[in-house]
Formats: sequence, C-alpha cells, structure tokens
Amino acid sequence: MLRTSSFFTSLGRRSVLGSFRYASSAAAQKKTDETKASSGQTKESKSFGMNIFRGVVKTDQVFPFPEVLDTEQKETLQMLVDPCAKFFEEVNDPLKNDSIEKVEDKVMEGLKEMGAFGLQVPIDNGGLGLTNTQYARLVEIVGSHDLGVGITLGAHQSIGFKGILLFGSKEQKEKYLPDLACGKNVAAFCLTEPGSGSDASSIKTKAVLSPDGKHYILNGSKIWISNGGLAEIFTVFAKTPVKDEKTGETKEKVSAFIVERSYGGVSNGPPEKKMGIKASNTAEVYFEDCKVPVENLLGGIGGGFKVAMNILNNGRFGMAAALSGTMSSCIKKAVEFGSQRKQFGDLISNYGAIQEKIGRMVMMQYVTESMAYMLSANMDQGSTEFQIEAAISKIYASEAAWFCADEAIQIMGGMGYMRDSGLERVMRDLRIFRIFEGTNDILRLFIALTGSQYAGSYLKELKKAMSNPLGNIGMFLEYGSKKVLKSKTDDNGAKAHIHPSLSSSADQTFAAVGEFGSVVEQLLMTHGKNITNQQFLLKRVADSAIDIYGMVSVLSRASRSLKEGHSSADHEATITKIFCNEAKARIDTNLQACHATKGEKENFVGLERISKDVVANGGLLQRHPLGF
Ligand code: MYA
Repeated sequence: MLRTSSFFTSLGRRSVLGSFRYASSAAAQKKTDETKASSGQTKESKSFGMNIFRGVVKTDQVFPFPEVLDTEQKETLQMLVDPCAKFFEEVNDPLKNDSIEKVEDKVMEGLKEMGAFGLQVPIDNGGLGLTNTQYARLVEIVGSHDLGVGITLGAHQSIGFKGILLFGSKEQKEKYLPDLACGKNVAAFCLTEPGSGSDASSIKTKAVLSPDGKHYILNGSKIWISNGGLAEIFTVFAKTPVKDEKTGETKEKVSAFIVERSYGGVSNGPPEKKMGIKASNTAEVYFEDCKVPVENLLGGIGGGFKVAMNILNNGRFGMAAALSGTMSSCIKKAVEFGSQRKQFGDLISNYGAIQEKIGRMVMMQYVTESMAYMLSANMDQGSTEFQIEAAISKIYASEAAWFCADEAIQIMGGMGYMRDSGLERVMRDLRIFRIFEGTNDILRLFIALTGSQYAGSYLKELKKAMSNPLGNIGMFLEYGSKKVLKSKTDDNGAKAHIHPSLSSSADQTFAAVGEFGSVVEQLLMTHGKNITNQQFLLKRVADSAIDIYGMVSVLSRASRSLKEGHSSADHEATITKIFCNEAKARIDTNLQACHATKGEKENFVGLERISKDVVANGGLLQRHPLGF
C-alpha cells in the first residue's frame, strides 16, 4: 500500500464541519484564505479544469481556442521550424543515438549552435526568448524524431534550470542563464531519491546552514537524474531546518538550491541501463558535504516544495507537445505501410480493421495536440492556475502516444517489430512517459483531490453561510441558480463560440460537466474526509475530468477551424464528434461507477480483496488447471 502522505491525508484534516460533510484540506483552507476577495467569498478560479469540479463551465481559458502568437512571433517561429526539422532529418540519427546510448557529439554541438539549449531563456540572458507556444512547436518536432534527444533537452530546460527562470533573482539569472542557454553548461533537476518517488516531500537529502551562515552544507543522494552525468548545474531539493517565527518551533522543510558541480562534493554514478530513452543520460547524483553559498537558495527557505511543483507544472505542456509529434510520426509510418501493403487482394488500408486503428490514432493525436496548444496558450496569456490541465495533458499524451505506437506496430505487423522500422525504439522510449514527471496514477489522484478541494471550499462557504442565512441571501441565490442551471447544463456563453454543426457535441460536453459536478458534490458529501481513501472512485473522477478537458479542447479548436473555413475543418469536425461521443459514453460509465451501486461496490471490494490475498501470498493464489 502507498505510504499515506500528507497529500492523501490532507483533505481529511479539517473535513467534517457540522451537518455538512465535505472535503476541505489544510491546503485548500490556506489557499482559500489567501485568495478570498474582500467580500469574504472564495475567489473563483479561472481554470476550466478546476471549475468542472463545481459543475461550472468556465469559458475564459477555453473559448475561443486561444491564439497567442502575434505576427512577429509567428515569423520568428517559422524561421526556426524548417531548420530544426531539417537538422533532425539530416544530422540526427535516432537509431545511432539509441545504440551508442548517448546523443552523438556532433548532434549536441549542432543543437547548441541552433540555440536549442536556451529556447525560453530571455534574449537578454543569451537565449531565444521563446514563448511557451513557440517552444511547444519546436519540441513537437524534436518529439517526432528522437525522444532521447528530447529528454536531454527537456531535462536541461524544461526542469533542469526552469527554477532559475521561474524563481531566480536577477543576479542568479545573470550568473547562470547565459552559459546554460548556449549549452556550455548542462542542467539537471534533482528531486527523486531512493526512498522518495511519488511522495516528493519525503526526501531525506539535507542542507544545513554552516556556523558562519555563508553556506548550506548539502548531503544526500538522488537517483534517476536525467542529465545527472552531464550536468554542471543542478536544481537540488533538500530538507532544511526552518524556524517558525510565531511558535519558535523548528521543522524540516524542503528548500531548493542551485548547485554547481564545481563546488566540490558532487559526484555521479555510471549511466543507468534503461529500457528506452537510452540516448539520454540518467545517473545517480551524490552530494557529500557540498558547500552551497546561501545566495544560491531558490524560492526562499522552506519554499522548495512549491518550487518543485511549479517547475513540474510548467514543464508538462512540453511533454504533451513532444508526444503529439511522436504520435504524428507513428501515424505517418503506419499510413505509409498500410497504403502500400496488399493482402487478400487489397491494400490493408482499405480494411475496416485497419481503418478503425488509423482513425482512432488520428483522433487521439488531435486531442493531444489540442490540449498541448490550449495549455501553452493559457500559460502565455499569464494564467497561473493550470496545474490540473497540465496534469491532464501529461496523462492523456503519454497514454495516447503509447496507444499510437502500439497500433502503428500492429498495422505494420512483423515489419513494425523490426528494429529498423524505428517504432520498436519509439515504443521503448515512450514507456517512461507514463512513469516520470509524476506517475499517471499519482497525477490522477492529484487531479481528483485538487479539484475536490476547490469544490469543497465552496461547499464550506455555503455551510458557513447557513449560520447567517439573512446576511448571505446572495450566495444562496447563486448556489440555487447554479443547481438549477446545472440541471439545464449551463454553458456560460460558450455556445456562442461553438460552430452550429458541433452543437450536439457541445451539448454532450456541457451535460458531462453538470453531471460531473453533481457526482463530485455527492462524493464529498458522502465520504467527507474519507474521500482521500476512495482511490477506486478518485481514478474514475480523474478519468472523467480528462475526458471533459479533451472534449472541450477539440470542440473549441474544431469550431475555430470551421469558423475560419480551414481546408481541414470538416475532418476536424468529424474527429471532434467521434471523440465527444466516445468520451461521453466513458464519462457516463465512470460517473455511474462513482455512485458505487451494489454491483460496482462489489467489484471494487472484490478487486481490493484479490489484490490483498495475492500480495499476502507473494504471488498468484489460484490452483493451476493441471493441479501442479
Ligand atoms: S522528476 C520527478 C518527478 N516527480 C514527481 O512528479 C513527484 C510527484 N509527486 C508530487 O507531485 C507530489 O508529491 C504530490 C503532493 C502531488 C503527490 N501544483 O500536502 P500536499 C501544493 C501546485 O498535497 P504531498 C522526473 O520525473 C498543495 O496545494 N501546487 O503534498 C524527471 C499544497 O499547497 P499549500 C501543488 O502530499 C523526468 C502543498 O503543495 C502541487 O507531499 C525527466 C502540499 O501539498 C502542484 N502540482 O504530495 C523529464 N502539488 O501548502 C524530462 C501539491 O500552499 C522532461 N501542491 O496548501 C521532458 C519534458 C519535455 C519533453 C520535451 C521533448 C522535446
């Protein structure tokens, strides 16, 4: 069983208030306090993903499909796209990188020359100063060619030095970014430890202030660090003693540090032998009495967990963009093969069995791409609340890409299984994407619990208001009207942005939001603090949220294409209709399961029991059919 971390227990800490049983974590409580408007009410989040947990369609971030690049930014991007694609077609050899288990030196040098190590570093600090959307377009190209190179670049800038970009002081930026942007120095992100994977706040690495107060002395070891053997600059997370000024109590809190290998006391293990992304370097990194100057603290003492989470949130869109590129190259290979291979007298692409596969692969790529660019645009628009959308995009992209690679291999049959097809490597490379940067399982819980906290904070307000009904008539009216609207599937004006030919998909989407909000509310009222322990249900809540975000992303994008009369608009509309049909059916099943009627409850209890019995037995329990 998972160790019960604060994440899983937090919802329950303050959850049962009077007759209203709902979830409200310490985290949600604090956040609520921080964001309260002067009226004393919970500030409404602008995030679409967050608001669906209240059954509310918040349109700001999703309708119309955001367009964020101005003419100059588009021109800059266009100038970069072709050389980048050409470089990967002509210079980089993914099979060679895979076989020598490193990115070839000439490729590394070429990437540095192109500025690929500092895509988002401000121009003043020596980088290309690209926006998230521009970055997404370039990593999409990288992802379509070589994920091993992608991880080398991503571990460097998406997480390795992202902390300096997001939280660094002017001095830190000026000192570190120029050499990082040109690739003179490579960066790595050091969070995971032998005893701390998903439970990130349980790290044991320690940083203690030196007696003269000038350094932190860093001790500990980190595992599976991408670029760990190449990096000169590390963003390291360590526990530091932090004194609470009010209580005088000292607590161990996570802090983040910029650490240079040149400080001494930093070493690394040999490159790990992995299933995939072999070209990217992965190594253990050790810190032994490493003296880190106090000015290298990032995000303040005790602020490291926030730094880590923000870095990860900020990087996840890149994964979705890269994987939408990977999917498009899998589709290209499958289509090339299917349109040439004849069996039983016809091209296999003319058979329904293959058409269903290609259709579904295309649909999933479209959803992934739509999520990636919706998210990158929201980030470029200055949104700060995108953690749910980022987690959704990472989960969806990594699972959809896995599906696409698998189906492409299936279409190509024996040919797909051969190393030279390139798909065998892609499949090995892809497997890690469901595991790292937050496992999809932990991110599903994160989505379900974060959204539930938000919905819970509204219920809490309502409960408070009940103690003074006359003073809170407005809130009751609002709640009442939302309830009524929910049953009428209020779209909050979204329909104006939806092309009429997609109106039934829109109805499905908004109906799903309303039903989803009602189920979340019911779960909070039924389970109270115990919601955190209902992982069978939380998974289904998260899966519904993922499908809803997928629906709204494609609905918005296809509507824009139809309105602007793009040549692919009808194609996109067809994809959207099918995705919405299928997603709505999955949502219905998942929400139905959340009601945990007798049959479903029996299944959940049964699965739990099977697992417990087999775990207790150390393996399978059933009698072999042959009896021995
Ligand atoms: S790097 C290693 C990746 N590791 C992880 O992702 C760890 C996963 N674990 C977690 O995220 C956390 O431990 C969880 C929380 C979520 C489980 N955004 O009490 P809490 C706030 C904003 O719930 P916990 C790798 O794999 C929360 O609200 N805030 O925490 C490299 C609360 O706030 P407050 C968040 O129970 C791969 C506080 O934190 C978030 O301990 C290489 C405490 O919360 C969040 N997400 O656990 C990839 N979560 O105190 C290369 C929590 O204010 C990159 N909080 O109330 C390649 C990509 C690009 C490819 C490019 C290709 C070209």
